[in-house]
Amino acid sequence: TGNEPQARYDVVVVGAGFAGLYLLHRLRGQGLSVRVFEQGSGVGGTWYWNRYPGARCDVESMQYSYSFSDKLQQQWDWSERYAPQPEILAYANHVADRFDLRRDIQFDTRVESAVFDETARRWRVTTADGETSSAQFVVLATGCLSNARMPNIAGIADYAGKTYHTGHWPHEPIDFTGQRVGVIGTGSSAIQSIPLIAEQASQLVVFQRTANFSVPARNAPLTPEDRKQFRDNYPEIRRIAREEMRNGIVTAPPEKGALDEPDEARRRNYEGRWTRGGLTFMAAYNNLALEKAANDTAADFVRAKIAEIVKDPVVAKLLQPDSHPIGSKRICVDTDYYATFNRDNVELVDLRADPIEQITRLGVRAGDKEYPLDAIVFATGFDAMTGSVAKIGIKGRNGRTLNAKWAEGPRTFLGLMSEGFPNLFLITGPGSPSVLSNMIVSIEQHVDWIADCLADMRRQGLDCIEATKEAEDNWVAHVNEVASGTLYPQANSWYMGANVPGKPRVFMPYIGGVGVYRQICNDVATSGYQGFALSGDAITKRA
Ligand code: NA7
Repeated sequence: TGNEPQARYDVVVVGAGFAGLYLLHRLRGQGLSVRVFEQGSGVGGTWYWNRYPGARCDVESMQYSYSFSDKLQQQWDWSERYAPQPEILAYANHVADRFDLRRDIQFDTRVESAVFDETARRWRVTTADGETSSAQFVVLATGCLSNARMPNIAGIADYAGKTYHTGHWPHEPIDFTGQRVGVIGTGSSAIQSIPLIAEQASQLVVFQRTANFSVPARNAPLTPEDRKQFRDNYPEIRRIAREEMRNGIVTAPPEKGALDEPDEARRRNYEGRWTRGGLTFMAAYNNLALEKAANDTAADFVRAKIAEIVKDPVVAKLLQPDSHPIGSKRICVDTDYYATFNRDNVELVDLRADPIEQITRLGVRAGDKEYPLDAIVFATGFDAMTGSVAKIGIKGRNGRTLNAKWAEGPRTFLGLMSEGFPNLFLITGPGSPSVLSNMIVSIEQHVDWIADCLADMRRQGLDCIEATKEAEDNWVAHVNEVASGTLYPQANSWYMGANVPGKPRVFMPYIGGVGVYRQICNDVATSGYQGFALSGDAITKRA
């Protein structure tokens, strides 16, 4: 055709974040030829793009790290309880070098399309520079929070000042000293960056649409003894994270419900967790995600804390979330977020009372007031879980596009594959625990499952795997059913696609827990891949 693919690979991987890096390492290790295409100029994915001030992981570093190499986990020194973004990025770079991964990664290369050729039973992958390659398998390691979303506010193009998005932050350091800065949004990214921007800016205006629950991080340096505690027990800690924890983060599992305790004992429990800091606040009781009355006790506790910290009662009231159960949007983990509103140079604008009308040449107009600003920071989040996949033109069997198939919400079997798209895998895709978990735990599980599956197929002379419609329908129903038994669907969250106008409202991640999920995936594999149709040249010829 004159348009023959220029290169042939066993596997093309899209994305060189934590998923893509480990996948490359595993697949290459079993003798497959692998090419990774990465849009950025470096590895790290989310941690490459999210460079805003204060960016950190909300999972503790000793747990938010790879477990596949014991040497690596014994040797890498995390400096703080929650590593800052530059350190996580340095870790990703270290892994890329240590395992000699870069030679198979092509940077600055965006994958534009992937089209399945039914005759050749291979994918044709085209990158933005027009190059095509042929791959037997494609794996989308494109990340769940990787497609930064700018809101549709009139006038952005007219604004004379500087604009930034937290999820797409410039590489050079930004100094807000002496500037009037506006931050739009009050999700995790805003909550992490606001205290630091407030220290630099002459004036900071925070535009809040929905108040969010946040608990203190209590970040601190890690001592050699802290690290040793983990290192000496890593095999067991990692096993518990994988098999026994719902979210892949080791903590004592709650045994009681919130209402099974007298008020005073409950208050002490919350107080202790507030003092220790971190996401495990939500592990105080076993029914916080399930029963509104139980959830209210935790929400009330945090609301009372906000009222204690924030001196101006009007501001405190605005900062107290009242529109969703605590935890039904990912709870934020902060350093001095609420206290920042006690500063003289910080102002909170309530967009529920005064919505943003437009962005003007000078700044933001909300209600009938115009706020002149030198810079606007959009902390407005992501087209989560499906956004980065949707940007790739993916065409499966019968010319059907993945976007058409997913028009009413993503459909997968186990979050790993979608029927009609043979040999196309997703890492931490919708329908898997992904964003409800410690991402690295989920990533390693998906990568291992896929790598083992490809090895099994090769051994058996099979070259094609595809989810069956029946298995997928059952799985989608199961994912919905489990979610509907919880309080999660009550929030307008990005879990529900609710932050993107027009996006279907479907609870995307699987809420059954990483341990249960892993067991299901393992059972599927050991049963000979029930729910998947497998075929190979030899078998097709016989049929
Ligand atoms: P999030 O959590 O999606 O937060 C986005 C914030 O931006 C949220 O407060 C939104 O308010 C607000 N937003 C979005 N669009 C607008 C418009 N048009 N006007 C005003 N405010 C708006 O993104 P993050 O980056 O903070 O965090 C994402 C995840 O990364 C986080 O959960 C962690 O897991 C890490 P809304 O709530 O929609 O009213």
